[in-house]
Amino acid sequence: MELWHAWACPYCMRVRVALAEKGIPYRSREIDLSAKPPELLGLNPKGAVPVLVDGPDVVVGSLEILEHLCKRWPEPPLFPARAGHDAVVKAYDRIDALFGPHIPKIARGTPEERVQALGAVRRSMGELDAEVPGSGFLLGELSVADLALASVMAKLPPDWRPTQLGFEGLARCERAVMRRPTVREQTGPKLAMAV
Ligand SMILES: N[C@@H](CCC(=O)N[C@@H](CS)C(=O)NCC(=O)O)C(=O)O
Repeated sequence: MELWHAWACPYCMRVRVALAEKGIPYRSREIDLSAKPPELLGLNPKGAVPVLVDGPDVVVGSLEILEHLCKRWPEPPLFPARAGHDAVVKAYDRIDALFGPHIPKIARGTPEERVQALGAVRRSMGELDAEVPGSGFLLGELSVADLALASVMAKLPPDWRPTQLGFEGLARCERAVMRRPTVREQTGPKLAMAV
């Protein structure tokens, strides 16, 4: 199995975390988004990552890949049965709708765009904050929605994380998910591979 990905891409991060949580071995096909290999365009003409190649299956898009992985490797579950599949997908999409559009502007926007994006992130956090259960996971147990949130947190400047901004509910979630070794490894700076 091969994963085409870019290290700093938040959609790729969550797929790498899921692979690590499940202990699934795979071949890493890391790319530079500014110099996409023709082989990637053959797999996904849009040139976006992540893309998973699992035997004859070419799976494009983070949610589709996470669903594919969880079907083939159900344990540990990342679509917890108690929450229900549809509720997990809804929470996953909500994280992307609330934060996704602002992330590129935080990273690469003009100073003005950055200020606007950070304001929008703050409003999004306020919206989610009251809903986080005491367990710290968005749906009570670890799910792909938490992996999506972790990848967003990883892209925020450290002083704009919920803990720093005083969003207590989301700060619980941040602590619960960011402390996982898989999340730290796959959303942090890239470490040199051991030889
Ligand atoms: N909805 C897609 C979004 C994937 C996406 O936007 N990936 C970005 C990198 S973070 C990408 O490959 N963009 C294409 C480009 O930069 O040319 C998913 O969930 O996988």
